[in-house]
Amino acid sequence: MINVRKDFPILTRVHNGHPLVYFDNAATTQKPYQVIHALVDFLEHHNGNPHRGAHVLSVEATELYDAAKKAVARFINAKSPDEIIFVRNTTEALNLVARSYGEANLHAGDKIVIPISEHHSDLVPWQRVAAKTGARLVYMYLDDEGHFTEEDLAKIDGQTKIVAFAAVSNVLGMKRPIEKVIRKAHSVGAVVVLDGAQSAPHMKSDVQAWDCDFYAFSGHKMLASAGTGVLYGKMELLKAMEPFLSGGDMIEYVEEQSTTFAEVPFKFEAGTENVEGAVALHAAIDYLEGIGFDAIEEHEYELTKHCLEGMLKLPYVHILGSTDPEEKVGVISFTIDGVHPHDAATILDSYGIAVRSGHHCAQPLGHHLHVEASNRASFYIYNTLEEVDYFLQTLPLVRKQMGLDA
Ligand code: 7TS
Repeated sequence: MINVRKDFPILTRVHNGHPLVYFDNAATTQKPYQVIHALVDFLEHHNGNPHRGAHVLSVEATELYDAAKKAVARFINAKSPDEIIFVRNTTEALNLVARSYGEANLHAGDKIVIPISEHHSDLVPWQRVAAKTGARLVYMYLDDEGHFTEEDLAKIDGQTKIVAFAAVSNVLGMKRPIEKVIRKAHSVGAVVVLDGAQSAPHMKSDVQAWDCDFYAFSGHKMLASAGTGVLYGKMELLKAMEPFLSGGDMIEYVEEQSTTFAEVPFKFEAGTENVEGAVALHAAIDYLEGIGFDAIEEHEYELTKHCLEGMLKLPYVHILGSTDPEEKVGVISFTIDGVHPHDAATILDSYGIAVRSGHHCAQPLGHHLHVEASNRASFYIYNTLEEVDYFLQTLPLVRKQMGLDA
């Protein structure tokens, strides 16, 4: 198992008399010293506004920003760092594609196909594209365990112009058959938008092997600071797209009544960039690559397998989606009979355990499953089997505290 807890200062916190057990990693991850120090070092020694000046700090900020792009390109195996656009988060990346690609290319009668399990950030922007263009938003409804079915995939047909899906669902934790869906989409001429918010932290991303057209993810879910996300796009698509935001740093020439735009990727990065965020993301990538995704996947598999086995022994606990650890990253959503998820999360918090409760920003999935709210435990590289054991021992106490049999 990976042993990196000493790198994460926040994990020494004690909460309600218990060592903090942080199981809300699908929401955001904690940060190692290596990332914190890179961030502080930039602010202490190199802070400048990139791409703007000839002075030393502007030059250094530019170099660090560009180095971060190279690291991201390597991390997801993009052909070129010019295909990497830094945005605030996955949400902004998906909105950029929806507005700049979707609104420009879709027409009445076209279809956008997405799974019912999508996060609102990969759903609401497509609803808005559909409303503006007259396109139809069509859902894949999945089988009882949360898998894509052949019937679902058949919805990707000749009218389909966009297929968008999360490589890993943030509620079900299930890994999607990425290449199969992309092949199907491309066979009918559709463009694929892959939401990588829950895949980039947990598995090797390879945009060239997958052949996705766009890939979006957030730095804060993979050890970096909030405020830096990534949009990858194939160069020929990005070149043909209009800018999303406009203003400083994205122009070539500005006349009184007209403007010509800078090349990709600068065309999509209006305003002063979040350089410290890019520096933090670079440090996070170096850190994750130092551990390696084979070890990360193995570690999360052990935690998930152990946790699922323990939970399945509790008759009052119900898991959403597949219970096969091979099919999941370390994300387990569940309900406890007779206990509202907010009560469960509050009681677990009183034992020092942080889990998520609510609809997890996937309300259409909740309606579809008739599970409007649930709890979610999600693991990362610093979680341990001992923490999972403590969580499993605490679940019966949640029931007892509500006056129910455990
Ligand atoms: N897509 C997926 C699959 C996500 O899990 C999330 C965030 C987003 C998009 C949006 O990412 P953001 O960085 O732009 O906010 N998911 C969650 C979650 O599951 N709990 O809190 C945030």
